[in-house]
Amino acid sequence: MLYNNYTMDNQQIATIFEEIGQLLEIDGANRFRVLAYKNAAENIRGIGRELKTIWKENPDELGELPGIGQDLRAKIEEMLSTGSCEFHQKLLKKYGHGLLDILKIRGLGPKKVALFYHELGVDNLEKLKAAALAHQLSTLPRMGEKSEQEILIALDEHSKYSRRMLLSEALPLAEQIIAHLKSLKEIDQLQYAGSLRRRKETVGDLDILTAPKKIEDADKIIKHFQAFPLIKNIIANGPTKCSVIMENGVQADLRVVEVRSFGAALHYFTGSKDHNVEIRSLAQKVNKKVNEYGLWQIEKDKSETFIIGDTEENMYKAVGLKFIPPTLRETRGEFEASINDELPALIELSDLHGDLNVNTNAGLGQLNITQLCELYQKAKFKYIAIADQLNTSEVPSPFTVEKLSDQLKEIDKLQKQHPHLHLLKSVKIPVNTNGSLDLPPDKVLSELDFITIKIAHSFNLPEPKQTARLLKALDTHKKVQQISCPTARLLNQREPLAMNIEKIIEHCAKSDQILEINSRPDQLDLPDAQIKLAKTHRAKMAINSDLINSTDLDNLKYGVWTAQRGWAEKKDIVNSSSNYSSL
Ligand code: DGT
Ligand code: CA
Ligand code: CA
Repeated sequence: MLYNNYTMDNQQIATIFEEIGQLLEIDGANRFRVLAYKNAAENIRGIGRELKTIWKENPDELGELPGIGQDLRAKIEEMLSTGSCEFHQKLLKKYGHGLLDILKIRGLGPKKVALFYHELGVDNLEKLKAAALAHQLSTLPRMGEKSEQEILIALDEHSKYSRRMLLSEALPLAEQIIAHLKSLKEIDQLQYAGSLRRRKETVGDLDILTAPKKIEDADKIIKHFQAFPLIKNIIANGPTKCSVIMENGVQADLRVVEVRSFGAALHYFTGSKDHNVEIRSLAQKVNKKVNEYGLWQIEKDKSETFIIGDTEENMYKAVGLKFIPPTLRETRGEFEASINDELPALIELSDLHGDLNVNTNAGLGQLNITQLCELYQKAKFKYIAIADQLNTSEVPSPFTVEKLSDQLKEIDKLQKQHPHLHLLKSVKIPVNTNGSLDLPPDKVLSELDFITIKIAHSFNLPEPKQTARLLKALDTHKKVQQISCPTARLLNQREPLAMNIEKIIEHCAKSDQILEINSRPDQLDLPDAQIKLAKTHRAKMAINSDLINSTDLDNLKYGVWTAQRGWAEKKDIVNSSSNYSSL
């Protein structure tokens, strides 16, 4: 059967290949077989075109993709047509999801997971924790007390965060559910709400909202929702609502409302909760009531008359407010701004004309500079900064000063062939623990347009030291003009640095240095609240991709959404300028 509405996207197919590779490695499979799956996953992430499109237009092209032979092509077609992969399911049956959960723990790869599994029977997170606490792990080969301690710390962090998915995981899943429901002719309105619509960096569960043309058809819609193929369990089921758990453990709530209430319900279920509380009290002051069914006039005799509820725009208008975009609904001053007509004109993806942090295959990236030029020209960008991470005494990288020097010559050569995309010469230098920088020699340094710094190790320094470290690095040289990933957080994995970020922001504002908003979905760093702080201080920010492969260009939307959540406007974001020389 063909499930065209919710056939998998490249990320999902890549994840399944990656999991097969990991499970095969744990299974002790031949190294080349494991590599074939891992490479396929990597390649699929870098294709830049959706496999489902290729499959529809010219299926034979699937077999011509790099690293995709007969067998993998068949599996891709199986996933595109059925939404799952039998071989993957078979491996999961043998080992269970538990081993994949363990693989998500920072610092644990298939070799160690296989060791724990075969030696101690550890096949889920609970058993891993128990084995670590009983000091069984440290007795195994190539393990010690220190690595056992680190596993306990990583487990702790993981349990703190593991219930929330990344925005980039939530979005395609919600879009698939929407596509599944959309095929019903009974439906009039349909949208996802909740933290996903507010573009929060992590999402707890999915909230889907729909209004059928006739409310009597609610049960038909609920039945169809329950037939969505990725559902594992139905946990609540009523005439107008239904909650389910997906195969990957994610909860999705569906609510069916009347067309006249759709805007009110969309507003209510978009939240945030605090925003809802505030709009209610504002409405009360003018003798109105807001709930998920609409806006009501409270009459003198306390009876209630329905005013409106069909759209959010009408709701806001009826309580005397300018429309507040979902990304601002976090009670960070949006009501005051709305009343005073001072809402920000939020930055949009189409405003970006440059990208100030791009990796090449001389460093951690996968594309060479020619390929980068083609990619960014096609996307109509005007300039990019080539910024591979330099090898330093404290953080090794394959990208040495010699390679940087060669790269600068190559950029000069390629710049001539690509007159419409300006190539800025940068490099990312990890800040040493004491705040010093391993700068390249003057001859190389003088050719660089600017230096980007980042914290890439020594994440756990105490607050005063961490702050002093970064301030010192920022002052090292006048070419230091950008901080990448200023808080160094990794969503679900690493807390932001203990650091006085306001001091860093103030310093950057004074010295015209740029704070990056890194768009990688597990970083989104600066975070939204700090973006708002930086805006208040009039510090410069850049929304960068930190691109590794071509599909990463699509991540810029996450950076833009995070910037919107931080109230950023065009004037706050330097790479919205169409001219690199005015940065
Ligand atoms: P999440 O799922 O944790 O990422 O965050 P949300 O914001 O999606 O929260 P969720 O799914 O619990 O509820 C969706 C929206 O429904 C929430 O943003 C606001 C609204 N809501 C839920 N519970 C309440 C409540 O007790 N009071 C009010 N005023 N609104 C609520
Ligand atoms: Ca939610
Ligand atoms: Ca919910």
